Amino acid sequence: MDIFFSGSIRGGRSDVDVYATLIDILERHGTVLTEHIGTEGVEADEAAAGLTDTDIYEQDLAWLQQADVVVAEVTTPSLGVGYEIGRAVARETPVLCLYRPGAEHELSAMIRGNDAVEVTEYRTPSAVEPVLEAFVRRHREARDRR
Ligand code: 6IA
Repeated sequence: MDIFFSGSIRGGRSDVDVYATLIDILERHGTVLTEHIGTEGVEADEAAAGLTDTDIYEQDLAWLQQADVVVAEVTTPSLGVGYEIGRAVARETPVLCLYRPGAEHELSAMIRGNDAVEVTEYRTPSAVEPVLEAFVRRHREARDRR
């Protein structure tokens, strides 16, 4: 299963360690196309590689089209994450959003009020592992039946 993990970059990097742990967990259940989201120096690395915003947008959309499922960490609000969720919903790619309650920002109604995305509230990455595993397994089985 190809998994697109979505997490804030310019929206703020305070959850980068959470993203890294979630990506490690997801790697046990499929291939994460966007491992860089959990890398501390992603912006500096990509600037050093000479990647433009257009390069990043096009690469991310290509991965989004390749993905069997999307897992988005939505505790830190991010325009890019919201955009990716919207594009995935439009393609009917299954989306699981992970949100830690008690955060500075309440979750957007555009996510919480959206029947086309699943929202799971959690406290720690290890506590949410069974949900991640079940989500990937369920959609792998659905894909294999098609
Ligand atoms: O609006 P945000 O930057 O928070 O959006 C984050 C989301 O957009 C992530 O889920 C990524 O898939 C995508 N994204 C945004 N920026 C990047 C990026 N580097 N590299 C990869 N994916 C990105 C931007 C910085 C660099 C050119 C210096």
